[in-house]
Formats: sequence, structure tokens, C-alpha cells
Amino acid sequence: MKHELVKLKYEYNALEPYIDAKTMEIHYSKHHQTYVNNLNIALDKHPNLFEKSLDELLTNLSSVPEGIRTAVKNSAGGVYNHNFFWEIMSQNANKEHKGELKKAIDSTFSSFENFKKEFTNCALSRFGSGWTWLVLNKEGKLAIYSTANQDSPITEGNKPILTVDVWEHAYYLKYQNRRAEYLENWWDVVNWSRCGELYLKAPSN
Ligand code: MN3
Repeated sequence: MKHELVKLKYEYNALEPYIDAKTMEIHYSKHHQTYVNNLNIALDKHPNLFEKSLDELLTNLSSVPEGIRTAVKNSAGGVYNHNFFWEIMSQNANKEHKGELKKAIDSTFSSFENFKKEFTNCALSRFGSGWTWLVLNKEGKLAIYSTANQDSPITEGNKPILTVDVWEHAYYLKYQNRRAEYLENWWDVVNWSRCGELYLKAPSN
């Protein structure tokens, strides 16, 4: 079965004024859609791979034929990463996150404020295009790190809890070169209750 663009659970303008409707529309309907299209084009050469989920492709890239491996890494990664990004944002963002994830963040990064600072610094220092992630790593510990291009943390066995897209297409229309301002505003749309659920569901937790 061909891969399809996931349905957004909110309107393009839902994350205004932090993320503007035009950016959401282009990001989702053009950029994200292109990753879906390119994944299908790559898999057309090996149609048996249509049976595999995004997770299966990305966690076992070495089993993907060499001729399409880079295309699958980039396009399946692009699809997976954006699916995840939409999911951890909400117009009803609850800044008062509580529960187990909050406790784990506090104990791993000393405080929530310090976690935000470290995560933001990581996102600011990503040179060129990529993502910054909060993951539960293979040792079952929370960790902040960045991936280049559309590389996905699940390829390295990390379980994503939170991410921010720092490709210029994610913010350029509204913020131009001001990545720091984009990041500062982006915290206001983080769906912490969803991140908390992902943390509890993570297999190594
Ligand atoms: Mn993007």
C-alpha cells in the first residue's frame, strides 16, 4: 500500500501567532507531501517494501536495497519526523505539564528551565538543516540531541519524546533568519500531555 500524508489534527491557523497559517500550509501540504511522494517513488522500484511501516524501514535501513537506501532514509525520515512534529504541537498547549515526564526532566537536567535552555541551545547550534530531539535513549535515559537533514532518531534506537524542526522552511516566512525567536515562541505550542504519554509508552521506560 502506498504511503499517504497523515491528516493534520488541527487547522493551519491553530498554532497562530507562534506558527503562522501560511507556514503550516506550505510545510504540511508541500514539504511534507513531497517526502511522502518521494518515498513512494523510491519504493516503486522495490514494491515488496510497501508492506513495511515507516518504523520498520527506518529501524532497519541496512535491509533496504542499496540503490534506494539513501532515498528511503531521506524520504521515510522526512515523513516520520513531520508526522511526529505535528503530533507534539497543539493549540491547547498546556505549559503546566505534570507527571512522570516532568519528574524525569527535572532529575535529568536539574530543572525544567535548564532543560529548555539546553534543548534551545542544541537547536540553535544545528548547522544547516535538521532537527533537535528529546529522546529516551537505549539506556533508558532522557537525552537531548540533534539530527542532520531528515535523519530520524529511531534509526539509532532512540525513542522520540519531543522534537523541533529547524529547517528554514519551518520558520522562514514569519521569522526569516531569526531562529532564536522561532524557538522561543515554539515552546508555547508544545503539547506536553502528548509528550508525557509518549514517555510513559516508551518501551525502555
Ligand atoms: Mn520540515
